[in-house]
Amino acid sequence: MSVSVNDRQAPVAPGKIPAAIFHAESLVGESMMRTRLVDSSWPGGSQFFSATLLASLLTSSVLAEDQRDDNAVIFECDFESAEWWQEWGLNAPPARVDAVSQDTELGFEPHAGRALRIRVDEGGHYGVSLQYRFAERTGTEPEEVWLRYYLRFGSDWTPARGGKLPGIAGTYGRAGWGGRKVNGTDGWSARGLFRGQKDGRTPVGFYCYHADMRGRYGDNWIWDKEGFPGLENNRWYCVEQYVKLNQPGQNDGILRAWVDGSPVFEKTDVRMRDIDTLKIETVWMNVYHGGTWTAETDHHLYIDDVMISSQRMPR
Ligand SMILES: [Ca+2]
Repeated sequence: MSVSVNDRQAPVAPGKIPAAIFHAESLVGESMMRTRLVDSSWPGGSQFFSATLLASLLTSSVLAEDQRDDNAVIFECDFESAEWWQEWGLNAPPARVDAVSQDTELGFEPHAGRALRIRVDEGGHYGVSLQYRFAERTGTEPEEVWLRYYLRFGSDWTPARGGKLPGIAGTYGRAGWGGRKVNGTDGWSARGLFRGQKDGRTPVGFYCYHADMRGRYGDNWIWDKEGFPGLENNRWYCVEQYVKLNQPGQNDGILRAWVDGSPVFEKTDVRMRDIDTLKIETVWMNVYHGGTWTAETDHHLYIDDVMISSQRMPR
């Protein structure tokens, strides 16, 4: 099957493991060693044994929250395969896109091996447009889903104006993108967006076509919870997005986003649909500069470790 299996069991990189785990693991290691050394002949042995038990319990409870549930993984792509594009149902690699493991000219450093490098040409809009269509791949369409991916803007990422980033959608080719306003029965979408870079940061958010939209174009809902300032160039971020569709006609749809594990956006009164046949059709890995405007210069960004899941997954 074309779904690649990422065998990097999280947590993997030291920087990503909560301090409590390191603390617990060091306690376990130290205590076990000392327990072995002193055995039962040393008066302090039983105390160390207690510490070992305590630390083991602590470790197992912390790790349990961080372990991934493989049953919840719907799709993942780490771009390590030479034919990574086949995992997205394509017969040939898309234009302007390469899987790279080094790219020092643009300040690249790997997140985990190869990453997808995406170029927006000077004077152009695209980008890339990859789709994971649930009905084709799984035979069914969900009503809630998590999308997680790692994102890095290259050193030449200097957009003066905004555009689109990966997200989740149900346009069904009818409505919900490109000024095709939705009415609750034809489509919806919650792609990501970026705005023009300011003070070295690129604001990001949801670009949402929903049944309560007023204008022709989708609403811009910037991720700015707790003062989140946007993304810097030349560093990796873990981006997580969650969509739960509303009950038809109700204002109870949910959009959430996290960056590096911190919540940066929540909206719980979204009306994406008025009929239950509108579902989550696709994860749309879209990068697009514009609007009608185009890129002022070549811009590059990198994406790695895309995961679509039915539960929120550990980073
Ligand atoms: Ca990779």
